[in-house]
Amino acid sequence: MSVLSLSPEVARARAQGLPVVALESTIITHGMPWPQNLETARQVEADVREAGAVPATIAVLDGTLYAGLSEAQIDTLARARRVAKLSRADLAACMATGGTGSTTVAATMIAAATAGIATFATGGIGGVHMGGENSLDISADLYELSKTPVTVVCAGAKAILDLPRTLEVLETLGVPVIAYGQDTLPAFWSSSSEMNAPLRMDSAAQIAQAHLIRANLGLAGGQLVANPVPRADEIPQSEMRPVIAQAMMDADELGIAGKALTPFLLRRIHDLTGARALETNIALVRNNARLAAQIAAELSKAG
Ligand code: PSU
Ligand code: MN
Repeated sequence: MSVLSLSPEVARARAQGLPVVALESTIITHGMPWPQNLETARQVEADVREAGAVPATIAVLDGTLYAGLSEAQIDTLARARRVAKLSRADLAACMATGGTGSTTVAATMIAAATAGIATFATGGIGGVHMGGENSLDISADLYELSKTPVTVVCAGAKAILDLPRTLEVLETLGVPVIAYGQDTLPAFWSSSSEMNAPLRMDSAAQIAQAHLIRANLGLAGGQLVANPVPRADEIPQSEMRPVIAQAMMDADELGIAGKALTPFLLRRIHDLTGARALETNIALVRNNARLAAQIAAELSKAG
């Protein structure tokens, strides 16, 4: 039984050892509003291609897990309502019941590893939510990074999260957190935070080397690359702080928790900033796609 369906383009690239970048789909269904979700999904694929790699957007459609979607499939997903948000726990159940679901960072990593794709670009990973010490709302993305050998390029954990505790969990799990080209950890909408990143690298080649060395050492799990949003597109932390606080108060008042929390906060923050945060979100995903393509190219050269 084949558990994963590769698009013809992705299958060809894999067979020839060409660079491939996995892309997630929760950002399409739960992370951005229509029509920016569709525009961004298309644009990010174009960015990956322009940087010399093949994009593989991952999702479950009518029970089939795909790596590489056609334009029509991306369009369907972007327009769909009430799509399941799939993580490690619910991926197989969605496939077994013929459902349709978008993949989070965790589920996308699982699919990418199954397809032999080592590099993946997203916006921001999940992490420890504010108040997580009581709610225990800690994203399965963190555990996935400790298990599945994929290098994930993000713009930091989303700044709606408890960043110091998120870093602590990643350290406990033995996940390398690598800031790209700077010492401080980027904070999604902001290119920098007060926190220093545990590791720093300045080239895609170094990141690819570290990925290969980890594999040779038999170390389970992937790497997290935190790529700062370009300065021209960032919103400084001082401006984001009150907006995030307001969105969190709203979530609290409405009793929103669990899987619905991250999508709610992102939507609220996009609204509160008059879509400025959305523009920044789009810019950082595109920036991550370009770096991921460079890393994939280095891995392909080394392989
Ligand atoms: N990056 C974005 N927007 C998003 C996400 C990432 O720019 O919506 C998604 C990813 O799929 C990530 C998920 O896995 O948010 C985290 O959800 P949670 O906090 O419920 O684990
Ligand atoms: Mn959660």
